[in-house]
Parts: sequence; structure tokens; C-alpha cells
Amino acid sequence: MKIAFFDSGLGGITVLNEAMKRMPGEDFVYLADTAHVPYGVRSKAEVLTFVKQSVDAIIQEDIKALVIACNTATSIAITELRRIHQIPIIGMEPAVKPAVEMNRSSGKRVLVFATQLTLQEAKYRELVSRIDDMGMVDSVPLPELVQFCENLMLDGPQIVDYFMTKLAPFDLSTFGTVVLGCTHYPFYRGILTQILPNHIQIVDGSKGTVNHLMQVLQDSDQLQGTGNGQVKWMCSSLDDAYIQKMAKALAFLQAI
Ligand code: DGN
Repeated sequence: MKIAFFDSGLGGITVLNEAMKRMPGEDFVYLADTAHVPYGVRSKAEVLTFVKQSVDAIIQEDIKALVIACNTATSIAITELRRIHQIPIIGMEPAVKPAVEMNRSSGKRVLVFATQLTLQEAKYRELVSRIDDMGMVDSVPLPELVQFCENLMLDGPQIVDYFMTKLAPFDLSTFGTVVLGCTHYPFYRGILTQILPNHIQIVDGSKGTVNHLMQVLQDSDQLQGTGNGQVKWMCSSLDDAYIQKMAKALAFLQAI
């Protein structure tokens, strides 16, 4: 049986890549909802419908767990998906908790990058109000970055200028950590490391999600590893060129 990953587009490949490194003996299936990407600028009702349709499709595969490798889809649909389906469903959460803990003693601030939809959802607001008792967390949506990523524009001057503009309002000397709260954003970890001052650490949710996935599989005695790291690529718009794009995006991550 395979482990399934789902995202609106290429973003979830950053989480798939982490899972492949940690579980080389598993096989995977990855579905991108290419007919509807990007999600971050859509209405909540639209995203819920698209995610439910996509999960109905991927559940037809022989799978033992499903990772909703999209922060936006997780915030909106995970409760409903768990109500409908019996298999284990693991979601994403912006890594605000470890980021706040890392900075508690120094008093430095935390800057969260995510989609507009993730940042405005109750799930995110509740997470921050539960954890950020000292008012250390700021956030900024980066909607265009998903589009850049979908076009495989993963570096270059235009991307650097984009980050410079978005970061201009912040005094970066006061920040200790940047949280990548959208699964598309870790494609830009390398470029961000060059742009941000050295003292700023960059964290994302993929390690935490894969830890959780492995624990769930282990608890149900399904972490047996009888595969060999194969990935079956699927997309909702049945687009062969996009299948190649997904493989390219994985190769980019494997090379860094
Ligand atoms: N990758 C998705 C996330 O983690 O929120 C969002 C991408 C999108 O469709 N906007």
C-alpha cells in the first residue's frame, strides 16, 4: 500500500521529499489539484469543495495514509475529511510553536509567511493566540510566490526583488525566526538564506508532519517499508506536461 500526498499544486512535494528521505522503503502517490491551483486566493467554500473532490479521487488508490500537504487545505477541510474517511489523514500546521519556543529566551520576534486564506482562518488565529502569549508573532501573505513556484521560477533577480519588497516593512534585526507556513515556500529556502540576516533561522512544517505520519503508521503496524521510493504522479487536469513538472520540482529539492 502507498502513502498519499495531496496539494493544490507543486507545494506538497516539499513534504513528499522529506517523507522519501525518511522512509526510503515506501511507495507514494501524489495528487496536485491543477484544475484549481492556487487555493490561497479562493473562497473557503470553493477550497472545501475542491479538496473533497481531490481526496475522493486519491482515495481510489491503494493507500494506507493520506497527507494533506497544504496548509490552506488543512485549515479549511481537515475536520470534514476526517469525518468522511476512515484512513489516517495527516495535515499541516505552520511551525509557530517551535519558532516561539526557539525565541522565548532571546525575546526576538517570529515572522510567519503563509497564504492569505491560512492566515485569516480560525485554525491559525487560535494557534497563535494559544502559543504567542508574549505577542512575538507577525505574519505576511506571499500569494505571488505560489504562482512563481507553479511556473518553476525558483530563483533569479525577480524572486530576490519580490522578497526584498515584502520584507521592507520589517526591521529584520528584531526577528529570530521565519516560519514557512505554506508548503510551496520551502522551494525558496536557499534564496531566503542568502537574503535574510545570518541570525534568522528558517523553519517549515514538513519535519513535524512526517514525524506525525511515521508515528501514525507505526502505531497501526504499517511502517513496514516493502516499497522502493516510487512515486505515482497524478493531477486533476490530466496534464502530461504538469506530470513532468512535478518530477522536475522533486529533482530540484533532491539536489539542494
Ligand atoms: N501549498 C499550499 C499551502 O500550503 O497553503 C497553498 C498553495 C495555494 O494553492 N495557494
